Formats: sequence, C-alpha cells, structure tokens
Amino acid sequence: MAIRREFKIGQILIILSTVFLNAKKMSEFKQVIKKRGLEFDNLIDKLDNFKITTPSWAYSEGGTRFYVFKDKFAAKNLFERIKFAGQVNKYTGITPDLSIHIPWDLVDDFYKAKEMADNIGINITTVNPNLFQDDDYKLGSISNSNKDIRDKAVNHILDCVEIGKIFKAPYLSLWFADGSNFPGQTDFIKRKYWILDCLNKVYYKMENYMTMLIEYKFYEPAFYHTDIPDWGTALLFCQKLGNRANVLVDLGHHAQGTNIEFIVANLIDEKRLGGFHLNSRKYGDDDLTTGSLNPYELFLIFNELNKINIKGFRKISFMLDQSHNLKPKIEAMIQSILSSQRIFAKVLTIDRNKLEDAQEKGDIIKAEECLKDAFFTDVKPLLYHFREIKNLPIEPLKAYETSDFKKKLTL
Ligand code: PSV
Ligand code: MN
Repeated sequence: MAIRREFKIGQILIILSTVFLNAKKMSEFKQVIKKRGLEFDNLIDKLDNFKITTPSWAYSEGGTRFYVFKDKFAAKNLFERIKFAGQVNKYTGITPDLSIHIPWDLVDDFYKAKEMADNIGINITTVNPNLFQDDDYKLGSISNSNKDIRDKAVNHILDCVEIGKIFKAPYLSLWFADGSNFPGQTDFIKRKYWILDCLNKVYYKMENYMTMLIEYKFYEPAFYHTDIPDWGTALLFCQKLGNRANVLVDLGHHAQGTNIEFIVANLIDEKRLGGFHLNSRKYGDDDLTTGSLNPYELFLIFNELNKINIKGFRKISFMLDQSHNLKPKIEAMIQSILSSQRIFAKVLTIDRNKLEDAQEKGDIIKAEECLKDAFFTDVKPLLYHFREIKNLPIEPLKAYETSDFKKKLTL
C-alpha cells in the first residue's frame, strides 16, 4: 500500500513540475517575442497556415540505384499510402494533402481511392506524371526528336490531368529527366521548342483551378546537359506558358553551395514560386529527412517567405520529396514534417523591424544576429500551444510510436 501511494505521489510531482516548467518556458517565450515586437496570437495564426503535402512514394519501399532493401512494413499501393498519410496527418495535424505519382499510384478505380481519402480526411492535391521509366524516353520525353514519343508523353500528362480532375487537384507537378549524356548528341534549342509546344498542349487542357508546377534539376539521370536544369530555364517556360505555371524548387536539385534562398527570393518577387520539394542532402539529390543535415539553410529559405502576404502564402505548395532506404516510412515522414514546422516557427520569431533597420544602416553584425537569435530560439512553447489548441499530441512522433496503428503494422 505504502509503495503504491509513494508511486502515485511521485507521478503527481513529475506532472506538476512538468506543468510548472512548461508554464515557465511559455512565459519566457512570450517575453522574448514581445521584445522582438511580435504578437503571440499572430504567430499562432501564421503557423496555422503552414501545411505540408506528403508524397505517396515516400510511404513505399525506397532504395538507391544499387539496391532496394525489402521493407515489409512499407505501403504497397495507393490505398495503403492514403492510410499512411492519414496517420501522419492524425499526429501532426498539418498534412491533409497527398501528392501522387502515376503510374506508381495507378488503381482500377480512382473514385474508390477518393472515397477512402475523403473518409480519412486526406485530399489528393497533386498529380505527378512519370516520364522517366519507359524505354521510349531513352532520348527524351517531351524533348524527344521523335514526334510520336513526344505525343505519347503529352498524352500521359493529359491522363494525369484527367486523374487530377477526379480529385479536383490544384497541382500538376512536372519533372523531366530529359537531357543528353554526350556533347554533340542533340540540339539544345530544337528541344526547347519541342518542350514548349508539348507544355502548351497540356497547359490549355488544364482546368482553371489547376497550376502547372515545373521542377528543375541540374543533372541526373542526364550527365552532360539537362533540358530544365535551373530556376532560370524553368521560369522562362512558365513565363511563356502563362500565370498558371510556376516554378517548383526541390532543395536537392542544386549544385553544392548554391544559394537557394536567393533563388526563392527572386521567384517570390516574380510571383512565380509555385512550391517546394522539401528534403535534405549532403552530396547530390539525396532525398533525406528534411532538416537532418542543414537546418540553417532551410531557415534562411523560409525566411524569404516572410515577405509574402497570407493570400500569396497559401498558394505556395509545400511538398516533401523524400525517399528512404533505411528509415521506417511513417516515422521518417513525421520527422520531416516536425523539422519543417519547427524551422518555420523559428522564422516567425525574427525581429523584422530590427532586421530591416540593421540592413538599411549597413549594420551587418546586428542583421545577422537577428537571424541567429531567431534560429536559436526555443519554439517548443509555441508548438506545444499550437498542438494543444488543435487537440493534437504535444509530441507527435512519440505518440505515433506508441500507437495501435504502429503496433498492428509491425506485428
Ligand atoms: C526527381 O529527382 C524528383 O525530385 C522529382 O520530383 C520526381 O518526380 C521525384 O524525384 C520522384 O522520384
Ligand atoms: Mn522532387
């Protein structure tokens, strides 16, 4: 009896001290942001607008070009991927949208998939055609010198537009592996016009609620030239197509050392930032968990978003693009979501007025310190409060790890 009572008292003391500690941290956080001229409720509102789309393929078995390790717990089809996405949204509360890849997510009945997604609270908002896994595309898809192959590629993209209509998906996300491996192999400019012609055919078939996202990547699988290698080329195509074509920035698609925040700032200014593929990398297009290697880089990228008004902000598609051959899929996804949200929250704590003032006065030290202060701010009190008012678990990853879903999945 005595042991039991002591145990209970011990537990109560732990709970009380946690409550006290959290309250103390919250009051410190509020003081800090007040000093920076920010309002707590405002930060909560901004946080509430930050939603992330998860990619169906990250719930599936992933690998490298060397080997795909078996993962018996990974999702095997669109229905299972929708279920996984539902779990990630259940615990994080900010991922109601799913991006699908065709044919990887082909099913007999997309209406059935929609019904299931609706019931789970998941919206399929993005459709990605696959133009890189077909022998016909060896020398290019929409940039191929063979018109029949270009037509085939266009028809596949148009099929994806039709699939998008079933879900009322606002985004058609395009990435082309097209390029060449050897000097002299092909004519760059002829290809440019073929691409434009094909994209135009698609653009005019899209519903007016749809936006075409054009993703660039500087190399791989092509090693000599890539047809849409950078943001400038992607932007040119978007400008030629119309204002429902915008550039998609995948964080892993740049040469080492590229200043991605500069690119993002310019795309925002040109009103052509369509969205992101968030991930992390050390060497190439590594598709690792977001924020795992370079959180400060992500912070500086998100910092540029601060200048957009809410209406503009909502139009930007924040997607993840990750593929793990080692980590369990749902946990890896929750990890990326939480890292992105944490870094976004840190950006919200920047003293903008002080920063602008320092920039105007040429006070480099003060300007940089504004960013550093925000980056090192502990935003847990803000995130905990946000989750509390949204009826979400305070620690989503821990909550998922002890969930029945995970237990059943890994039985
Ligand atoms: C290409 O490397 C890419 O980033 C594109 O977004 C693809 O659609 C995606 O990866 C899926 O593999
Ligand atoms: Mn991508």
